[in-house]
Formats: sequence, C-alpha cells, structure tokens
Amino acid sequence: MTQPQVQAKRTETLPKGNFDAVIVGAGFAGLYMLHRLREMGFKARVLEAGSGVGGTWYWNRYPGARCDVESVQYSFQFSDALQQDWDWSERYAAQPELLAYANHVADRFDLRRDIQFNTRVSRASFDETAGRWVIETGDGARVTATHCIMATGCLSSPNMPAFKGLETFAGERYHTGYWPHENIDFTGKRVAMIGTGSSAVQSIPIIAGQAKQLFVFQRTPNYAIPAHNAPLTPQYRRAIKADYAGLRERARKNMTGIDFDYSDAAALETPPDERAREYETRWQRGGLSFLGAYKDLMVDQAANDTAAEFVRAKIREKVRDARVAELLAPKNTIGCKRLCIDIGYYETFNRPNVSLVDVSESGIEAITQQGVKVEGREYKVDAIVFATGFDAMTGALLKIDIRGKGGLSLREKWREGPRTYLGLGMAGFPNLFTITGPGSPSVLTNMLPTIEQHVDWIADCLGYLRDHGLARIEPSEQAEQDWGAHVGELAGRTLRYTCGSWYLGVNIPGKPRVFMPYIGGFPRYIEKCSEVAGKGYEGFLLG
Ligand code: N01
Repeated sequence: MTQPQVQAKRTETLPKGNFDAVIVGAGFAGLYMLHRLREMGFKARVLEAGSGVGGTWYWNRYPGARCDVESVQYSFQFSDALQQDWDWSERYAAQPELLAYANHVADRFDLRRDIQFNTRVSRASFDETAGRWVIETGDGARVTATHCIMATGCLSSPNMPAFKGLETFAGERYHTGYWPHENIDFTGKRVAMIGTGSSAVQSIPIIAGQAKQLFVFQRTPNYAIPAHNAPLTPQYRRAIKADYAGLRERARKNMTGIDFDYSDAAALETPPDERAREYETRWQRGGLSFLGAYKDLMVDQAANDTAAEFVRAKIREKVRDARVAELLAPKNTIGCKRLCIDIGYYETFNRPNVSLVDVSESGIEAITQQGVKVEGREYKVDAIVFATGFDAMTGALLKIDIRGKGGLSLREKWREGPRTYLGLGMAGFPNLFTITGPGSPSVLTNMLPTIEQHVDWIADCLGYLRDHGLARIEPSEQAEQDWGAHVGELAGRTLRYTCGSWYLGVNIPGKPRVFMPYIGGFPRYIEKCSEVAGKGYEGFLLG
C-alpha cells in the first residue's frame, strides 16, 4: 500500500506536565473541542496521528472526494464572524476546499500551538489512584490528563479486507480512506476499483477519465442521486449569509440536522402520478433530500419500493447497455445503506474504457501478482484502488487500547457491540468522552452541527464539574443499559435495520451486528442531552 508521507515521520516529543484534557484527533471535532476548552481556561492538548488538521478531509484525498452535505450547511456555526468571512465556492465542497477550511479554522483561532502532530495514541488507561488518564503513544511516550476526549471520527479506520494473495500484487495499491498526499495520475494505466460505495461512486468518474482501462468490481450496487453540483453565485452566498441564523435554526429542527424539505405526506397515500412528479422534482434538485419526499419511506417497505423503482428507472435511462444497467440497479431497500451523491457515476459505465465486473455471487477469488482474479479470469491491471470502506464508529476507538476502572478494556466491554450512554461516555470509564460516539445521531446527521452539539455539551459538563468542585463523571450502568435499549428499539422499527450496512457493522467480519448510531433524530437527541445536563447530569455518577 502506498502510505501517506506523514506516516514516515516520528512521533513528536510529548509535552511535560498534566493537562485538564487531552483530545485525541484534530479533525473538526478535535479543533472545536480545543477551542472551547481553551476559551474556558482549561489546559488542553490535542494529539493527532497525521501531520495536519482536518481528520476525514486530511486522509480521504482520493480523486473526486467531496462532501455529500451542502457546504453552507457542512460548516461551523459557533462563530458568526467565521461563517460570514468564509466563502464556499461550490454547492458541495471538494476535499481540498474542506481541508483549506479546517486549516483556516486552526489558524484563525490559533489552535496549532496546542496540537501535537505525527503522534498516534496507542493506549489510554485510567489511573484510579491519581484519578487521571494516562495517554501513551506508539513509542512509549506518555502524557496525563484529568479528562480524555476521543475526537477520533466515525469513518476513520479504513477497512482492508483480507483478500487472498493481497501481498503478491506487484502494481500500485491505494485505499480511498488512506490516500497519498502526492498527486496520483492514472493516465494510460489499467486500474481495478474494488467497491461501489460513496468513495467509489465519487472517484470512478474521475479515474475513468484518466485510465486506459478501468475495471469496477461490484459486490452490491448502491443508489446514487445526482449532486447537481455547481459553483455558488455571489447572490446565493449573500442570501445565505443574510440569514445564517435562520438556516441553522431550521436545520436544528430536522431529523438529520440539515435544512431541507421533509414532507409530512405518505408515499402510499399519494396517487402514483403525483408521487412520480415529487420524486422527479427532488431528483432534479439533487442530493440527500430525495429521501425526505415521504415520511413512510424508511418505515414501510411498500412505500420504499416506490422510491427505489423510480431510481432504478433512472439508472436504466442513463446506462445504455441493458445488462450493465440491470447490474447497477440495486434491488435492496433504498436508504438502508447510506445514499450516494454522484456526479456522472452511472454515465461513466457508457464509456468504452470502463467495465463492470459482477462479484455478487462469486466474490473476488484472489489478488494476483498482476491483477484481480474472479471466477478463474484474471484482470491484469497496473493499479488497484480499494474503496472498501471503514470499520465505522467503533474501529478508531478500538484501535486504541482503552482501559477504564480495574483495567477493564473497552474491547472487552464492547465484545457484543458498543454500549454507551448518549454516545458520550461509558460506564466504567470515568472522565472519558467520545465525540459523536456510537449511540449518538452522528453519521445519520450533518456531522458539523452534531459535533458542535457534543463539544458544547462536554465543555459545559467540564465547566459544571469545575464549578461544583467535582473531579469525576461516569455514566451509571443503568443509564447506559436503558439508553442502549432505547437506541436498539428505535433502530428495530426502521428499514435501516434490514440490510448489511456499515451502520450495523456487517461489513467487518466478526463485528457484532448492532445498529450503532441513534436513529431518533437530532432534535429529540438534543432535547435529551439538555434534559440530562439540566438535571445535574442525570444518569451520570459524579464524584
Ligand atoms: O465505503 P462503503 P465508502 N469484496 O462501506 C465493497 C462516507 N463517505 O468508503 O456493499 C468486494 O460504503 C462493499 O461491498 P458491499 C459515507 O457515509 C462520505 O464508499 O459490502 N467488495 C462496498 O461496495 C459512506 O457511506 C463521503 O457488498 C467489497 C464498498 O466496498 C461511508 O463514508 C464520501 C469487499 C465499501 O463501501 C463509507 O463509504 C465517501 C470485498 N471483500 C464516503 N469488502 C461524503 O460525501 C467491501 N467491499 C462525505
């Protein structure tokens, strides 16, 4: 695997002294957490494995990487000056612009002086006698802090399946979630793409435009809705900035924390011709709001089928070869896996240099020295791109050996699946917080407002502890159990429970099948968190 250059660098020397908080990760969550804590006078330090800020947007540099939430919404709102000063250039920002934004935030709020780069945390253990977290890096250096805050991201642990023969491949290998920093040009090359999730859907059209030949190995087709991406006009930007507060307020009231139009109508109570018009309007508008067309789409299979069939018909219209179109048309529930937002994805399969290889039945037999083997046929390539996703939500946390009271390991605690209270903390792990952890809305919502809500809650909580002369906070077993039951019960009511998605951990062999994010919606979750804090951190043990 071609490694990002940053990996070669040595861990920086850890600072001496004790911190009020150590924050792991310098993505958007880590940056804002540091800003809040410093503003409150806490001594905080961020430890970051990469050589720069940006998290997801630092690592995911594959061609075509771009956010699937509109840029004016996928942005911080904690500083009005920031949102007034920053100009997004496109409806959906591309990775370089998002990374530039993260860097701008770091510079604007002078955050770098408290971030330690090239420092991968390998272990975090709670020292019960001292009441402090001991955070260690791979080379044995350590730092201590009263609080340890994991800002490690939800989709930050790339999944590389154990393909037979993987190590024998003599060509170039890339993973979309771990892309090199130098420009990779596939011009004139034969390329294999393994996977057809969001990362593949975004990168396939770009790679197809460069490569001599692109083979796409598809196990399960995905639904992609057009992005209709476009430059943002000065008039549009002015209008947004004139009422940013209104936009944020409307977004906060929506399930996903995104301001778009959710209908209260039911698909099955709507006449078919009217329904088709509604789908067409949303298709023309583009983006994730397609699934907001009807309130029953994610709870009633028959309703869902109407939207799924609409998209399948669109795929058949776009793809000229009927056999290929049929392979690309998903048969499962739309929205069960996360929707993809595309720019010319299906049309790419009309190109003469692109071939779709169906591996739904056979799987990939092996990676060979020269390429990819399926059902006895070897596809010879110069490069393989693995767009095989992530060990979502728990992967990055479990890569760190996290030990709570009595040496309890998080891996052991989560053997049957993640257990948290509100996705913010775990019983047995005092003073440990997770930003957008499993059990919170996280990946089902717009990540930026969701991050801000968690960071604000944690910052307020630390302020409360300080004001009340308290040194410890930890969820009670009961609160954790009740919350877990509630999260599971809500998930079981939706169609999202019915497919093999990364939300359920099914993409990782041996991972327990548990629906990890909280599906009750952003407004309901915010209310619950505020209620808990308002009642003196109900469900937490304070000491
Ligand atoms: O990963 P995925 P992703 N043999 O898990 C296939 C976010 N994101 O990186 O479906 C053959 O969706 C696998 O097949 P199957 C977004 O939330 C956001 O694309 O398991 N194939 C699938 O096709 C997204 O949902 C943006 O049958 C194998 C693919 O690899 C999430 O990240 C952009 C295989 C993995 O798809 C993950 O997306 C990009 C095997 N052994 C990503 N193992 C934004 O826009 C796996 N696959 C912000």
